[in-house]
Amino acid sequence: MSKLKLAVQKSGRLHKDSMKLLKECGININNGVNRLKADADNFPMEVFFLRDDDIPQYVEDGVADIGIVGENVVLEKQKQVREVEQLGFSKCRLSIAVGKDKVYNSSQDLEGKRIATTYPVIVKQFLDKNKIQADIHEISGSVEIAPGIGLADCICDLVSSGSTLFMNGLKEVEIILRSEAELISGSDLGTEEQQLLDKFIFRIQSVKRAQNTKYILLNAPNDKLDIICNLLPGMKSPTVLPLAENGWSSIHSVVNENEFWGVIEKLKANGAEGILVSPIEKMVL
Ligand code: PRT
Ligand code: ZN
Repeated sequence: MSKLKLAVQKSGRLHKDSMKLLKECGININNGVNRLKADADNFPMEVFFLRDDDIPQYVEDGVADIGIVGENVVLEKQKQVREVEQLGFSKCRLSIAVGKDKVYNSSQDLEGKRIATTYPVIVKQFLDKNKIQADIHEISGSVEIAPGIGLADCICDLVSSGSTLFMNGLKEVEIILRSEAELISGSDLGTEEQQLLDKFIFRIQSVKRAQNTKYILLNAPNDKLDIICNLLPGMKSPTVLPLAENGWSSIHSVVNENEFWGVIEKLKANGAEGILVSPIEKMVL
């Protein structure tokens, strides 16, 4: 029987959340320390542990069927891979930064400047799109020190909290890409591998949906049931059960994390009491 070969980062910012996602998808990986590959014991999957920069190439070559990698790396490497599913972790932005005292009004201020970056392909696309002529200095790391040592006028690098820029006397002036971890696949998987990938995506989507949703239980007077049920449409419709006390019911439903507080306020205003909210582990539709 075929196995789905998944490439994940060996160590670094993507590793922990990639392994957590597998766990939440019910896939057990027994990863011995320093191993390069490991098998799942309850899903036909084999996991390769690699440098993140190499993952798009391995997936293009078919050495791995799928991979988990930052969108920034996928766009920079320009390999023949499909972007299958956004995973919602390792969020960051690829930004232009200049010295904190420099004036910057628009991307046109980059004209004729020297930009140090580890993302020459994405920066070139950005410059071309905005019809800007500038020198790209590709360097392999510690980009943030380039302006300070006179190597470049500005940089283009990944930013999350912004503290690295701040500590190096730089300010973020232009976001050229917003990135997060994503699942990629080869463009031509075999039938069995594609079926396994579809199962894996189904599990990922159930996990992601659950992360955005809460389970809610509350008590409501029967004369307010209609209004309250309308506020809580649930997956199909809410569950309504009679309470031992006459004239009251218990309502069970789900509520979207983003609308959560607004809905709670309306429920209370309509007489709901004893509202309990708990996380959902998986949500299968
Ligand atoms: O060894 P390997 O090649 O596998 O790993 P790596 O060192 O190349 O990558 P790693 O682990 O640093 O990052 C992997 C991926 O995490 C990146 O490709 C991004 O998709 C994502 N990611 C998210 C980040 C950041 N946030 C991030 N802040 N990658 C790097 N950074 C760096 C950034 O380059 C800068 O040096 O963190 C610094 C800025 O952070 P703040 O918080 O100070 O703004
Ligand atoms: Zn890397």
